[in-house]
Amino acid sequence: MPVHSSSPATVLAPKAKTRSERPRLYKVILLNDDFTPREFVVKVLKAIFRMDRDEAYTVMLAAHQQGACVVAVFTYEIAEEKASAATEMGTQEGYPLHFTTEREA
Ligand code: TYC
Repeated sequence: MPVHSSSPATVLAPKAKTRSERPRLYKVILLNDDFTPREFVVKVLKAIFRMDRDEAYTVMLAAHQQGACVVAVFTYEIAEEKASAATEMGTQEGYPLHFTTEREA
């Protein structure tokens, strides 16, 4: 058999559907609540989203004043991971702090 031909058994079936090269993006959203201390929210934003203090404070304040704020945008798995990890940090301290995800339009 010529070196470059593949035997029928190794030929892969075409995928049913291939996504374009541009992955769907998901927003991570910070929700306000009446109990989590401001400084704790800032700490979580710094730890999970690698923000500096000024950026974290601005995002925290936006959620506090408007009810919610987009923190950042990621591919699906990263967005879910970060939202869960950030929510879990609050849960560990007994705070109702909550992050959700939402697919971008
Ligand atoms: N509203 C909270 C307070 O006054 C602070 C806070 C800000 C909590 C943003 C959650 O997403 C949040 N202590």
